Amino acid sequence: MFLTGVIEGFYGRAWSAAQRGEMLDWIVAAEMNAFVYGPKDDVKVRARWRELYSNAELEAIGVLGDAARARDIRFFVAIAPSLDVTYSDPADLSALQARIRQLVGRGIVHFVLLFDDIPREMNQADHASFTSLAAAQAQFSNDTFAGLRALVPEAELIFCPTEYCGAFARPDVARSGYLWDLGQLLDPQIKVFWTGPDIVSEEIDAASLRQIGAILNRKPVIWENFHANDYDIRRVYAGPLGGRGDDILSLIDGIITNPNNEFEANFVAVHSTGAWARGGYDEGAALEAAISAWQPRFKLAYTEPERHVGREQIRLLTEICYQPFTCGPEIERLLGVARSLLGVHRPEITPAWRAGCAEIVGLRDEIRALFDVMTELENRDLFYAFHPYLWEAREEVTHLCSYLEWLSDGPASEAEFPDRERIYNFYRRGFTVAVQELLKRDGEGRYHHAD
Ligand code: GDL
Repeated sequence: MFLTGVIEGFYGRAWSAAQRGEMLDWIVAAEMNAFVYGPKDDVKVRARWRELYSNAELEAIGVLGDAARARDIRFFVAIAPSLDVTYSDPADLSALQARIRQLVGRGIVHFVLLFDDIPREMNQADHASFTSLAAAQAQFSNDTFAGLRALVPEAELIFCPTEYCGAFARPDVARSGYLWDLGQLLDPQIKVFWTGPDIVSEEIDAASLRQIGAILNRKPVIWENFHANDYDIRRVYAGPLGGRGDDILSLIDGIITNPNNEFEANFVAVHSTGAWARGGYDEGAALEAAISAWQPRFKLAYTEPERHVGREQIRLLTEICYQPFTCGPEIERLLGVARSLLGVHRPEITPAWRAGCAEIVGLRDEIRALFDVMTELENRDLFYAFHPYLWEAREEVTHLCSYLEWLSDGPASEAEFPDRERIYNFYRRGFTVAVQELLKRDGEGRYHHAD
């Protein structure tokens, strides 16, 4: 079965039970069919994988599984035994099987084994027992799968490899002993996750999928990190899925998206990923359809009759918080205008320059209005999902406009911009900024050693 859906598979604060329930409805609305429970925040998914769930924990997962089944959604539970497992130790295999038996006893039949983000080195005992990490993981997973299928013949298992993207393959995808070994040794009925050329892939093309499909001996299931934001505290992604053509649909065995930590920010991510998986995808049309379906969540508090944030404002929100590799098209255009206004050392203040300036001031006013109207949302989770990012957007664009206005007055050469609203060297400082400043990046974000 071609799997399409959502994995709660990120680092950081996990979603609540109520949010997971709501996510199941979003999955249905997006015509998808799977949900994977695998928050790195559930200590028993990773660090304490050997322990059984308590009755209360088991019940919470079981209730979610029931809710998924009631909606015809395949419900997977992830287990990551990978941080400290000894693959050759029968006690570790038994611990994993006991966990699986416990979950099967509560009606959960589909599982994911996660081997992502772990050391590539095996311990000494495993070195003595296996020729490679892939051989160790494959045998451990095959044994787990055989035990699971003995309990539940229709059970599915998905395997997340340690080399789960091109950038992690050693020395590269074509020559990765790890990936070739997996392809040969892992039970062909076990599905395998793949995130594309990178952890967060700007594009995933057909040639790369043909290659990995041939090596793994099966079509991969895309673990889609396009909308994940756990790696960058300054961004959230509310734009449509992009960078994946229709031509890859026949080369994969599904797509499961691992989106933003902020639950409410994920509506467009889920809706558009579902649209992509159905084929005939058009990014702009997918965004418009998602905005229509999303707008009812933007109800303003204390309004009778009900009022909502307007479509144009929601579109602006998505344009500001668009995709990992680009802002929305209109915001990109306006950034281009701003760049050209600032591009010349001493701009000649022509009518065209002033017109460009007016466009940026217009954007500032729209962002301020959006910021203000969002404070009135009845759904506070939706408000907080975007609040820090919109705050920052408003501050920066306001600052830019002050600068442009100052420039339009023709300041003397070398004059200093009188930024009275900020304490110098106070704003956005701190340890991480200090470390970032140690490594000077070029325009493409690459580092070079400067003499
Ligand atoms: C990862 C992690 C995932 C995380 C994502 C984005 C995989 C297979 N694993 O490395 O948990 O959310 O990157 O930071 O993607």
